[in-house]
Amino acid sequence: MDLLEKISEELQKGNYQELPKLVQEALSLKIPPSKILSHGLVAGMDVVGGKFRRDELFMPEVLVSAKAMQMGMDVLRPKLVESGVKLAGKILIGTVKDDLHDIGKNLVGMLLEGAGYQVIDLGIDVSPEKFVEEVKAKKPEMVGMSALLTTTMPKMKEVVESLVESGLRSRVKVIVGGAPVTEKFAQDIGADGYAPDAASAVEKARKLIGSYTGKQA
Ligand code: B12
Repeated sequence: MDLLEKISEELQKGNYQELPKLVQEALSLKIPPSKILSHGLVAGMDVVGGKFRRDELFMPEVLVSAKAMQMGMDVLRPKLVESGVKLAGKILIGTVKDDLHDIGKNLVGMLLEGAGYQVIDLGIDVSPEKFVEEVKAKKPEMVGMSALLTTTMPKMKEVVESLVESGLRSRVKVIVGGAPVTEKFAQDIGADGYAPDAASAVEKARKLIGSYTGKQA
């Protein structure tokens, strides 16, 4: 098995002790960082995401793989930056105002990062003003909002409206999710997409803003 396949396999097993070492080994063999990302880490996380969606893997296993991914990324990130690789796109995520649930949002963030996106996590209880401010400042390609309470879902609409009012709506795609959120709700509030789980969120992001290509910036 070649080294990149091994990286993918070990990531799927959640072997976070070995992953940084394997990534380091690949770098010392002069394998391009972009290839380590796409053929090793992203490839492995894609398998994990698919299995999670089909209920072949459960959340604790996904979280361990995501931890392995992040530890591998810690080694790879500086080299990716140095080599001027353009990541798949920048995505802002956050849980809407008055909502403190973040387990699902974090999982979505991890899988998006695993798919090669730069994820900026605004945390929980994020006001519409904060979303707008950060879209202005960070210029992401997409915003992802999470809500777990029926009482906080309407905040998503407020964020979309605030983006429209500030003239930023056409510059970003908006996706929404969280247990009570539905496709219909997403359409009703004027979002671009909805995904029922973290793996589908990656698919949706790929449809809306494209995927990692390994191209230079
Ligand atoms: C854990 C939990 C808590 C924890 C949260 C800890 C944390 N750090 O997140 C604590 C104890 C703090 C909590 C508090 C409360 N909770 Co609570 N909580 C839950 C619980 C049990 C699990 C939620 C969870 O983490 N699920 C696991 C994750 C992986 O799933 P997920 O969040 O749905 O995320 C997935 C998808 O939805 C999607 N997704 C999520 N976000 C996004 C974003 C995007 C962009 C996309 C594309 C996809 C996406 O992908 C994720 C991964 O696959 C649920 C019950 C349930 N089964 O859902 C109740 C639940 C959500 N809570 C509930 C309630 C009522 C409360 C409280 C009001 C309780 C109280 N009286 O104090 C408070 C509110 C606090 C607040 N202001 O937010 C209710 C909500 C009812 C409703 N429909 O409004 C639920 C449904 C329980 C119930 N049956 O009554 N809660």
